[in-house]
Amino acid sequence: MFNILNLFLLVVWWSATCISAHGIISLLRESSYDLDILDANQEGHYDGVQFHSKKKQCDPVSKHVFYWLYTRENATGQLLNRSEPHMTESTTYYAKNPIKLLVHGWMGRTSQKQGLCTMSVKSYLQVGEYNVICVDWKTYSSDMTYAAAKTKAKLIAKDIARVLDRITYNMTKGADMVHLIGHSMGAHIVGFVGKIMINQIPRITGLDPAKPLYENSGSADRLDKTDSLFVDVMHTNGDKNGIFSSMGHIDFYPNGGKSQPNCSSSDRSTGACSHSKAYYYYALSILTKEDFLAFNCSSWDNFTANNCYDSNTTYMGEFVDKEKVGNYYLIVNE
Ligand SMILES: *[C@@H]1O[C@H](CO)[C@@H](O)[C@H](O)[C@H]1NC(C)=O
Ligand SMILES: *[C@@H]1O[C@H](CO)[C@@H](O)[C@H](O)[C@H]1NC(C)=O
Ligand SMILES: *[C@@H]1O[C@H](CO)[C@@H](O)[C@H](O)[C@H]1NC(C)=O
Ligand SMILES: *[C@@H]1O[C@H](CO)[C@@H](O)[C@H](O)[C@H]1NC(C)=O
Ligand SMILES: *[C@@H]1O[C@H](CO)[C@@H](O)[C@H](O)[C@H]1NC(C)=O
Ligand SMILES: *[C@@H]1O[C@H](CO)[C@@H](O)[C@H](O)[C@H]1NC(C)=O
Ligand SMILES: CC(=O)N[C@H]1CO[C@H](CO)[C@@H](O)[C@@H]1O
Repeated sequence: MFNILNLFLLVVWWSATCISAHGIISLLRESSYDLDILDANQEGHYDGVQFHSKKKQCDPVSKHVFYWLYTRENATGQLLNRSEPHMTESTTYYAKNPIKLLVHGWMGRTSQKQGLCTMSVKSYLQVGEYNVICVDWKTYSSDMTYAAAKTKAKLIAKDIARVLDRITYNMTKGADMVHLIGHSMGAHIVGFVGKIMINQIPRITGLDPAKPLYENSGSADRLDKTDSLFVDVMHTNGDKNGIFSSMGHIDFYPNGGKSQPNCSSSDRSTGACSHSKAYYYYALSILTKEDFLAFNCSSWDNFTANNCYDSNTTYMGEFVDKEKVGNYYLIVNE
């Protein structure tokens, strides 16, 4: 009798949370954030935002998050199979090669031609042997408002942490070569993965970490340098779609970190192009690090006044010197 009552209460609670979550999200949908940020989407398909079904809200996150592996042996991509103990048994995954795990942002997709996944996969496989894994969370990132997707970020991170443990035998195989890279909201997601994992992740890269609804978060609720042994951050649309203040061991401010050249005039209002330049620069840095030499400086003004040309330097992007800390500035003309 008691058990049946408990079960009954559980069912009531469960449907209530789904309904209330649905209600809250409907409210949030009216908030301005879904129009303020256009993550990883240069074209600007605001109207592409459809509303999620209630069912998806109640499903476990693992049903809607997918892991695509890219290697030189199979560059078209293989979906990791959750039914296999380590999810890689039937793939071309090779434990001796580094893992590069990429997480897109709100409105992002792994299939986007000029997106984080496609561009990075191309660059990595051009220069070496890697296990590039793109996390596909488009069910949430394209069917929900920004605010609703944000409520899923920590759950997605939990799923990624579990999957990473399975792939690396609890971080015993190839753990020293795990590198997480996230763009926009994805940057906070990889930060959460770092916080969740018992074993410290060697490196996390945040590409223009999202600002809306994260700007007042403490270090527990956003990407932070304590999330990994080494955290490098790139700021390309600071104070708009991205956070401007530094939050890594090293922070890069290409062209001052707020807006990027070679973006159309509409970028002044949306910032979408400047925001996406973060992963564009990153993918290029894998191919030509020399184009991204950056200088330790106190400010963009001091940098442009030629006050920092004899200070410490390192490359922004893939080939950063992990001994360097502080804020670095550079000019990029892409
Ligand atoms: C890569 O793997 C996928 C899924 O297993 C398969 O469909 C595809 O044919 C493979 N491509 C290559 C080039 O091996
Ligand atoms: C996933 O792995 C299981 C267990 O090995 C297998 O039965 C199933 O067919 C696989 N699924 C796909 C899509 O390959
Ligand atoms: C990883 O850890 C989990 C729980 O801590 C354990 O159940 C599992 O067997 C471990 N797997 C490996 C491959 O060590
Ligand atoms: C520029 O550099 C000078 C000397 O290092 C420093 O005193 C000053 O505060 C800097 N200005 C800004 C705006 O950071
Ligand atoms: C470079 O950084 C190191 C510390 O990392 C510091 O000791 C040194 O003074 C710096 N050199 C210049 C030229 O700024
Ligand atoms: C501007 O961007 C386009 C692609 O969007 C690229 O082909 C072109 O080289 C860029 N121009 C400059 C000057 O960087
Ligand atoms: C001006 C500036 O940002 N200086 C930084 C340069 O790097 C050192 C560490 O090597 C930082 O402590 C400084 O803040």
